[in-house]
Amino acid sequence: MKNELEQVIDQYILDIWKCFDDDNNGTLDKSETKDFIKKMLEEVNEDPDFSDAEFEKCFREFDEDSNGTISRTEMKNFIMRICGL
Ligand SMILES: [Ca+2]
Ligand SMILES: [Ca+2]
Repeated sequence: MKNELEQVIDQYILDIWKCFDDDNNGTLDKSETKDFIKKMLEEVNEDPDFSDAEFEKCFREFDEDSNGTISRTEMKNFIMRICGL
């Protein structure tokens, strides 16, 4: 049984995937993730420019199994962590 917040997050992730999973393979690769992070930074009015080193660090935090792509589960875990869950 999922709680409401989880449903909101699931829906949010579906929307992210619709926008950013350009090749529709079900995961976000590095370039897709980069677009996603840029968009997020723009939305919170942060400077969307970041160095490759910063990106790599961020990507490693997303990519729990280190296979080079972000799955929906990894994105969800990341969002839950941000929300302090
Ligand atoms: Ca993809
Ligand atoms: Ca992964």
